[in-house]
Amino acid sequence: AGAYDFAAIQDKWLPKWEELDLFRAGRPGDTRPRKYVLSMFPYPSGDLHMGHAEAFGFGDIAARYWRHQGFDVLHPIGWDSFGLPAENAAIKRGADPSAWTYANIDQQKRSFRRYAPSFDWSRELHTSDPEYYRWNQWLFLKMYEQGIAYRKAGLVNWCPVDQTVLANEQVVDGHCERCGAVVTKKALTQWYFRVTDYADRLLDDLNQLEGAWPSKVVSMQRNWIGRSTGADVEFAIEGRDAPIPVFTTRPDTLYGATFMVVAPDSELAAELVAGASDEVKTRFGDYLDSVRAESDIDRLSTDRPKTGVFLERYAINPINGERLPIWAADYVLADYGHGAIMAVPAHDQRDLDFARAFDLPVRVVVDTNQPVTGVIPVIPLDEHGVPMLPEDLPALDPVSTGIALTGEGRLINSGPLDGLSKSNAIRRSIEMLEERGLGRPAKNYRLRDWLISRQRYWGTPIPIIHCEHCGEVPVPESDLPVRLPDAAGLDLSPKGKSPLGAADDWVNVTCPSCGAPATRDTDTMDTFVDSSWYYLRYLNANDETRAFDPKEAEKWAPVDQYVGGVEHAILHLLYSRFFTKVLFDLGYLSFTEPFTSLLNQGMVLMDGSKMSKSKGNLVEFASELDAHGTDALRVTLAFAGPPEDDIDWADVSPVGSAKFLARAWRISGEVASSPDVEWKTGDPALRRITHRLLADAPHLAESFKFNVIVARLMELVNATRKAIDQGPGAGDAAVREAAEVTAMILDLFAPFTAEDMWERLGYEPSVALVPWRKPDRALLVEEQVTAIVQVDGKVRDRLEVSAKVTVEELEQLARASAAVARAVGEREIVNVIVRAPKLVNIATRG
Ligand code: ANZ
Ligand code: ZN
Repeated sequence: AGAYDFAAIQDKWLPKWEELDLFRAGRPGDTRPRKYVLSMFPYPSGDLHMGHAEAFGFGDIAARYWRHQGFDVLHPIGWDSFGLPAENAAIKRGADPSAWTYANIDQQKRSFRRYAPSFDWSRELHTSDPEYYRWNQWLFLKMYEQGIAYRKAGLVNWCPVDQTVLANEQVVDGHCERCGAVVTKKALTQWYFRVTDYADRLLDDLNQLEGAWPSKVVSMQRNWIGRSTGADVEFAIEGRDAPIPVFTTRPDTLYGATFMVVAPDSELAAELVAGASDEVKTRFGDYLDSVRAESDIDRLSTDRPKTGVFLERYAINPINGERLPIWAADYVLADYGHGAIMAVPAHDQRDLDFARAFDLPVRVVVDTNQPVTGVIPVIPLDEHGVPMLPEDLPALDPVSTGIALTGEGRLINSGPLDGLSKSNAIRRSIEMLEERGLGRPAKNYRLRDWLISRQRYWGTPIPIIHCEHCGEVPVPESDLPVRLPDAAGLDLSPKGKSPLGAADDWVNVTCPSCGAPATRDTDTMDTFVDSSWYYLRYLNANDETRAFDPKEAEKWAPVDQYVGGVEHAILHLLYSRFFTKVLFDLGYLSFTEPFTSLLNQGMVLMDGSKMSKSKGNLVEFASELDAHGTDALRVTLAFAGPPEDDIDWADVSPVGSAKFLARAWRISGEVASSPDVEWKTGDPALRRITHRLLADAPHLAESFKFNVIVARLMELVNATRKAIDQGPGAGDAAVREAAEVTAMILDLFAPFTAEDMWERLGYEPSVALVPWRKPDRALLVEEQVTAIVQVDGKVRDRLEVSAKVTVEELEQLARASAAVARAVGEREIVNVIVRAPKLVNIATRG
């Protein structure tokens, strides 16, 4: 029947599949239940790579699996095609970003065609198409109406190389996420989305995702939102009318506050220093210059020397009237809380470091040596590791030890709070402040509003017109899309202002509201806007009248299974969650979370490290496909280990996968019974293996244990081979049954081979649409064997036991046998020998 030739099989099936249009979802009249399976869409920079092969391979396993389970599966594909890389590549090559982008999309499409994921191509989208980005503009206008989109002036993260602003999320350890340059601050007026209004919901709804999303991603989102609770406390300032608030998580330590610190780059610092001496003004000015060059990460780091300037001003502690010197220091950030803190050096490490550096007073107000009921006291050990007695406990002396006392304890030196535990003192101090109108409970978030405007060309134009008379005027919906001007003739190189500003014909318009000459906003949107809602656009990708149809959303969304890299654990997932909540509030959606279940695939490595051209260890997707074929590549990726784990390409064997596929395929050509053979007549041993796989594969697939399913398929293929060569032979019904089940399950991993097997077994395409076979329960019961029980050498009982019975279980069963009990009688058992599962020998005396 010829040899297994993957290239011939691919060439044979690709056009047939296209003709059959197998994977179009939501056909009229389809009454199957629905599933939405989505892999994160690719960015079109060059050809697909091994990372894509993995992510789309796993997504396709899920899509194909649910189809076999009888679902109408929506599995769409599109391109995340706006963004800086296209623009930078275009600048380097002197080409149009659009031409570069769409050429790459074509290349990736050709590769996808060969890789054959079961996509519904009728819903293909590109975010850089005006048909797509007009809906970004529409969404922007909806958010503008709601006050969720707004413009404000402020210090923004600035990448001096890309010459554009960055969202906080795009600054990694103080460096630009894209080019690695050190990020600086720049004062600019920019567009923002008010994500902070959604902070509580974004945090609280994470509880719903627990267990369905990787726990690492859930906790990264939690930390990113970073809610902390405490109090705002008002401090009067000498020589200033209004008091200033500080945010503290430890209002219980108010009696321990010995100075105040303001952020040097805050308005408050500028105002306070205006009332200080010239000498202080100069010193402060120099300090501010140095602080401006630092990243937030550096500023918050605990292990760097403390710096600061005394402002010669004083605050009044509201709880005891003490006079506190005010300092400016970089470890306090301008845009967190109120940009000012009460410093409690005895109980906060950074305050202690600062106090020790500048010789400021330290007062202990929580005795951390005093145990608190309900809290397990941490008893310090001496240098021999022996717990210390109370009288030997170290003195509460942060000044000499340099270690702040941050633990549990009881309040001291704190007037009415004395004797209270930390948590009770927090509660009581807030009450006291509230009674006097000097404070209130408060929450703070690490999360900042999402800065969405970019000074670059290749993105969605912001649909706002600036008019001298009317201010910001939204572009009327009927004028959407605001198309990008032609790139030809524009200088795209980064220069700190948007290149769109130079497109005179495009910029200069008349005001939609008053008709006077006006100008378009020249910024474009962060491309994370595009990917925040694309999962909804797939539902009506070709509808020119709306972004998406809420009725279709009701049918398909949220996404049942999302697949993608952990590099999106914060940004993309947080923004999608935010958009979903906004659309819920606007009444377009009935759910509040976009992705019900999330799978983060690992990375494909080479010799333990990340692959890259510069390291010379790049495994090219295209050449792997040429060498081994789609199916072998996909099986290799699935078989390499749990999908969450990294795969080292040096440790896997696509050649081995190809051999396995050839073995499976050969069997389909040897089957010598007809499709209407009576299954029940087949060899029971082979049938048991087949039916156990049918029974186990669903829960294995649903818990992403794809590698285990492949291993079990290998076992089944081996058993089938043995049944043909050494068992009942190729005409046995069980051999056909095993081959059919192999083809059906192999479709998850190796669609070409599976389809060809299916045809060789006498069926019409496509195996992809074959309903999952029901396992025969009778074949699932464990194999039984007969165990013989002897008492003093005489057979006394025969027990039917599982072939997998343990030694302990078998001994218990033997002792429980009535026949054995009779034989033993009053005698004493002196020895029991168990040979599971076949024999128990009991020796007695007496
Ligand atoms: C007094 C105090 C005493 C504090 C103590 C802590 C321990 P999280 O948990 O991150 O929210 N803080 C407030 N605003 C700040 C700012 N703009 N820049 C730097 N630090 C700031 O931290 C809240 C705590 O960080 C606040 O509670 C405040 O110090 C400080 F034993 O107030 B605390
Ligand atoms: Zn106007």
